[in-house]
Amino acid sequence: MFLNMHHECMFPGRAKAAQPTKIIPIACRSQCRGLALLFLTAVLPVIARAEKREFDMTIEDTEINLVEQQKFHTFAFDGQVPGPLIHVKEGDEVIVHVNNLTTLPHTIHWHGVLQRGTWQSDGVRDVTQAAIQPGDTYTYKFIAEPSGTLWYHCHVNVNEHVAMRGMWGPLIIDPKNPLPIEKTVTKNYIMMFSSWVSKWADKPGYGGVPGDEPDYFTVNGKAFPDTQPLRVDPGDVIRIRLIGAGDGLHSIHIHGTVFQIVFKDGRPLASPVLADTVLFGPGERKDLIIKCDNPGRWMVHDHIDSHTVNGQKPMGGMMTVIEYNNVKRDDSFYIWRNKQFVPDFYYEESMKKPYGKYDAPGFKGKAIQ
Ligand SMILES: [Cu+2]
Repeated sequence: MFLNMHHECMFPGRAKAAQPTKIIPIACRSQCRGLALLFLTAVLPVIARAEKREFDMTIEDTEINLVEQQKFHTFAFDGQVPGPLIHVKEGDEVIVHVNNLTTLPHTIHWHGVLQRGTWQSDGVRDVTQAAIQPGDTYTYKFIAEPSGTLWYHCHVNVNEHVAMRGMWGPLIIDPKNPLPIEKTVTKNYIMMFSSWVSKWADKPGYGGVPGDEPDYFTVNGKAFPDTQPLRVDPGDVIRIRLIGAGDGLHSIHIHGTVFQIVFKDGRPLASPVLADTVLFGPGERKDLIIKCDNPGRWMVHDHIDSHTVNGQKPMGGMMTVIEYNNVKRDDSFYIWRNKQFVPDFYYEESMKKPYGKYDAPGFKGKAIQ
């Protein structure tokens, strides 16, 4: 039908001129053949490559302990903060069965997904669905579009569940047609930023109200020095996907480089911005690309300076270090000289694997019965 339609509709002017004799002009025939060929060689394979990706996910009551100082009750996807990485390709059909094992209602909103024809899977309590009650399972179905750095989070009492109970995880949708610069990337790092208010730490169901003062600040659910370095080699081209998962602003400064801000909210910017500091707010994503051509040990930190404390103590919170592998790490003053390196802290290893859903054991909390 699609191909037939082209004879009648794609070149209406020409088709009209030919109508009395029902002869299709040679120019039209060759253009139509060209279009048919394009459809068979370019469009069909893309359609054929879209896959069904089906996952199970739980929501669990857990507890995390930041820098061995402050415990927080979390409602955690698959028992971990952040939740598992979901990595798919643009156009894939995504199906997620969510089982709520906690004692409170929840949902999942797929932040950035267009949900064309599937608005009931948008995950907003009392607007697009009734909340998933304790013990119940709900199935979300949608097409993965648009591409880019997206994320998912609960959409029940977001002021508490998202802002301070860790109910979020990354959803990365690879484009069908990546930009040239994306093809040069050797490593992907995902960083989700969130702040925590000790006052409500052990009071699930409460908190996230005006006047709250956050006193712990995390990247992927850990506060410095419990974050992990980004270990790179000269020649690497790294993409850092920053996600504002909490309710704070962040102004991330990276030493020793001028990076390119290439994407905002998953969409490519018409003109990438060169910068050394990047501001993003709640819900927002910014993707940076760095060419690793300056060996050293380079600080990465929130320049909203009060976000670099643990409680009242400085040298904490939202900080990490880019460590070049060709630079020794044993200086006696170096705070991470004896660091036990845990790979995949930024899902950089999982991002190299085939499409799918990936848990990270380092993000697991302690189960609360
Ligand atoms: Cu929730």
